[in-house]
Amino acid sequence: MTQEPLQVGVLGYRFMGKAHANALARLPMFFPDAPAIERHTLVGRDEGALADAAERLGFAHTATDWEAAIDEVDVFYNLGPNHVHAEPSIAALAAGVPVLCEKPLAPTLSEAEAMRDAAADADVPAGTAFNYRFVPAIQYAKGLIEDGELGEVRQVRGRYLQDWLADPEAPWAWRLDADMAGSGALGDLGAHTIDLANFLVGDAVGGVARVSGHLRTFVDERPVYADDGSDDGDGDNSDGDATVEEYRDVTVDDAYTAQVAYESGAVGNFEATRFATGHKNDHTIEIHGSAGSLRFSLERLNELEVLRAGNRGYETVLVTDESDPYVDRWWPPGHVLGWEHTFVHESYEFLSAVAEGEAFSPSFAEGYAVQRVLDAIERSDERGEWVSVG
Ligand code: SOE
Repeated sequence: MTQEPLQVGVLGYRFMGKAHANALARLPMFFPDAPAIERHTLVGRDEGALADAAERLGFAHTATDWEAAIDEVDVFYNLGPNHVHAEPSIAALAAGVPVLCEKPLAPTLSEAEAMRDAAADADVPAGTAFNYRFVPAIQYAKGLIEDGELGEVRQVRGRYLQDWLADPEAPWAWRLDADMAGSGALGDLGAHTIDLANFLVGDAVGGVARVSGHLRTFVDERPVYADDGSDDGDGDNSDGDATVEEYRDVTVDDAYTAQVAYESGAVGNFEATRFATGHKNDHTIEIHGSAGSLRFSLERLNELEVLRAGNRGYETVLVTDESDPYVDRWWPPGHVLGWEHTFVHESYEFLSAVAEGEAFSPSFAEGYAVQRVLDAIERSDERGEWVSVG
């Protein structure tokens, strides 16, 4: 018996809305075993921008009221700004609607805890959209670690470097406001790296036990540009308007650094910044074990550098063989994948879990585990000392 298509509702139609809508559109062609879906409702505030986006992204309906939308769909993607993650996601789960929510789970630990608890009470999947787990080279790396290729894991080093705020006149955006975002580079970028470390070595090193964190804001106010009507609706008026309407405070970190101590005794160093001139989306993770090491860079996301026991140097593995995770769905060896493919893999796994009534990882509980580390790093910065995550 053919399944009725899953009706998907999506809140948010800008950068993440585009990435996830593209992923949903690609599923039938490249993952024909994925559940059939229809892009049912696109949710947003600005009716004009929303109508244009719905047409461009292939949604049949629009809604400015997320509560009404939740009643009409089988699955809910919450891609809104961080301060809009908790309420709609909790309401959807209470209505028995599975949720995929963008990271970080929430601006605050208490909201993330409420989301985790709502997911625990619901009998449908609730996922945190840590898309970098779905890079084939990252999943290949996880296999190497689980096979013992690195030996005992001792050190993790993760960094996420961007430069979109290096210009002090770069416009204010919701990501720069503590009430809307929670934190800055820490939650926006650090969340990815802390989760990636949990994904790769969490089983080997346990959770993060203690942290020493430092947050820094370099530019403490930014221009809001007058909207000449050409704004693409992302609220930061970043489309070249020269007229400054006002200057708004930056109330989050522009950069963070942290040292972490894992339960096993392994140690980690993490950092992220939006001021690393010359680095656009440079997310790297390195792991050192007693028998070997590995290095991954998002700027070379089809490759993994591996140092195996007994070798003098790293070998560069091109992770594009048909036996590598997801690759056989796309192209022959060496034809490489991109950033957007991680969202297709993520939606394939999430929607398959929904259709099969299975759990999905990363779950809200895993999103909450990251949020506890983010919160501890902020507390450590406030106190100027090491703090326990617990
Ligand atoms: C920040 O600019 C950002 O869009 C993050 O929010 C995403 O999670 C990351 O994947 C790319 O950069």
